[in-house]
Amino acid sequence: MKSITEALLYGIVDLGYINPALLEDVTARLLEGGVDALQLRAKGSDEEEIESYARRIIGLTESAGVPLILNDHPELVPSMGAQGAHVGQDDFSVSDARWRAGRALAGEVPLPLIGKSTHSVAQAIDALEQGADYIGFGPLFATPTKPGRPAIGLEDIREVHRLVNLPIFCIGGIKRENLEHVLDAGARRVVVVSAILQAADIAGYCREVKAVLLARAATATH
Ligand code: TZP
Ligand code: MG
Repeated sequence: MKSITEALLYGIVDLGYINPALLEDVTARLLEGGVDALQLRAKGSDEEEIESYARRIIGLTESAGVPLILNDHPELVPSMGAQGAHVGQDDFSVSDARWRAGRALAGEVPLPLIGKSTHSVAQAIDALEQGADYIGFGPLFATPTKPGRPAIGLEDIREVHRLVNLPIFCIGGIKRENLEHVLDAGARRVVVVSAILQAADIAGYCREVKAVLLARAATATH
């Protein structure tokens, strides 16, 4: 299983963008394109629906060795065999989410993974102190994927990387066209949702984004 600490491209299979009938196909294309972590996000779906979505893709993520992370539903992590859960600022605390996600996986350190959405440097520091395994940081740009959430811009990206020693995934309005700009501002890892899911060639789009991230990571460490 890939480690979140090595992940550069975090994909989200978001049922707000895809036809549910194509769930397996889209998941397979994201994995083929090289996403390093995959979140299942189905806002407005009930637990039963989310369970059925997760059941349909867990075999694919397992075979690819890519962690499957459930949005909002840490309690479903053990029964689904998922690797973690992602929670927002208004959801469970990290420790509560970890407790809910971790019951059946006790001892399987470091799983389950708990990720937290953050919208400021202060929230990112708080997530670090709460023991999150990684954070999302954004939205950098306003995005229809997260309506009503104001853009935070690029100014704090360097500062959050200086102060928060966790995998930080910049998120919100990131696409191939602005990726270099986001990386120039200090980002190293990204979540890309709508640009990938709306691409004509999902795997190809992922591969392009991943290649840019890999090239930057290589120059950053040498
Ligand atoms: N959290 C902050 S922005 C966002 C989430 C889930 C949506 C990112 O989606 P997109 O389509 O890549 O802007
Ligand atoms: Mg949430």
